[in-house]
Amino acid sequence: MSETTDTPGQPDLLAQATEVLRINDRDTYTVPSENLYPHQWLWDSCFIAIGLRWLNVDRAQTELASLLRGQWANGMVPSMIFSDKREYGRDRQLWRSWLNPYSPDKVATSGITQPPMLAEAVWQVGQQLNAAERRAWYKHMLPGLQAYHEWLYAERDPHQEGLVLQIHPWETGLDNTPPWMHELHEHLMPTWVRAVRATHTDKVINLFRRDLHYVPPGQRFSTLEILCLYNAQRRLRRKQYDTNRILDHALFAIEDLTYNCILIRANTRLQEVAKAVRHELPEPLLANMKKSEDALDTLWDEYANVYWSRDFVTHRLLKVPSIATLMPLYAGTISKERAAKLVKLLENDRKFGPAYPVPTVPLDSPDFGPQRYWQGPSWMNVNWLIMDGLKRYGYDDHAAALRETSLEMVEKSGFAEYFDPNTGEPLGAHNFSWTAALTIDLLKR
Ligand code: 2M8
Repeated sequence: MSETTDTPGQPDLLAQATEVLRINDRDTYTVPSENLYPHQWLWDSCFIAIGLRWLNVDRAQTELASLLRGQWANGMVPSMIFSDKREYGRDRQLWRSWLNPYSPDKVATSGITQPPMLAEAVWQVGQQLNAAERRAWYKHMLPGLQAYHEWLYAERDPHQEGLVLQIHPWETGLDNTPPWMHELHEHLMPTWVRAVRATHTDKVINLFRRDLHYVPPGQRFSTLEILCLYNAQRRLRRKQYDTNRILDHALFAIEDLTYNCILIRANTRLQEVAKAVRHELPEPLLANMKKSEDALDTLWDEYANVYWSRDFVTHRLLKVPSIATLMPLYAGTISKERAAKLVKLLENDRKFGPAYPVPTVPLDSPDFGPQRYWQGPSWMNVNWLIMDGLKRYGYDDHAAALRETSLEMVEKSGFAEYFDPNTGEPLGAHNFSWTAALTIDLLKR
């Protein structure tokens, strides 16, 4: 990694964050953390590249270009690309991506995707390049990016509503976020998992969980939830990750609010990238992008004054509070009036305003657990998205305050995967890559 200059006042933090990225560097990509997450993940690499661009822009480009080695011939960019080390044969076998004819020949991947942060990351890396390099970079990434967005609309918006659906909680990146877990607990728990619950055998299964070797149980999914998720993953595998077959009898099919907000923003970035190299995006894709912006309105709840995710089949809004509430700020296409309503929630001490914001579930929700993974803790990537949204709507002071508390959290507790929003205590994995990378981005901007 190339040398970097210190930012006044924060030299140690910058050096420490750089060291985390060095430890997790696997030459052409960066693992999220050494033991718990030994593969390449889609949105992790995007956040990592956004930080890496300040240290070594070539390496940031490689980070993103490596995501495309896993791209499927139908355009899907998978959520995970597996390490080809022998010891991870079990992980590759679990997914068996090779069952789908579109999966790449020489690379084992998952069979689902993750939030489409790629266009944002490509654009951000481009900002560190001179005009000629930037054009070459955008030209290099554009075909893959365009194919990915086209795939999202072709396969994940079958009714052409302008909103794309997700088929597994892992696709949202917010694995155990309450709206999805409510669906799971209310409708989707298979009989054999109910039997495990009744006989309390989940305690035995705990002994075999890799994550619990590194993280205390109270900071992760419950074993029953994990079993349900693996059950859902096996059903996708049985249908060879073919969206049509999956939607025939889908366990999960949700138009997730966070996912769609990230897509809307990514569409804007993709258009900027295309414009910079004078490439005309196809009309149908442009029409879909426009439709998405309008479709976001259909998720607005006049009574509660917030947006929700929606069940794809029943069209029922999933009225369960979570961090998704604030994501339309990042989408950037909502009205100023609605943005102001969301900012009020961020200012509210009983909702999104603890000492170390932003909690991934509002404090007054019965689902809030300050240490439970995506059910309360503060995460650096979510903070980054919210800061960006705040700035776009002119809330510069709010964004500055969030930057400050986010950096304080890291100074106090190191580069944890997530943080207790009340105490700032470190939770989950240590030396977590996107926490380090986005710290660098906050320090360098
Ligand atoms: C978590 O997700 C993976 C499955 O993809 C897991 O639970 O093992 C999430 O926090 C996700 O957002 C993240 O990309 C991934 C790797 O950091 O870990």
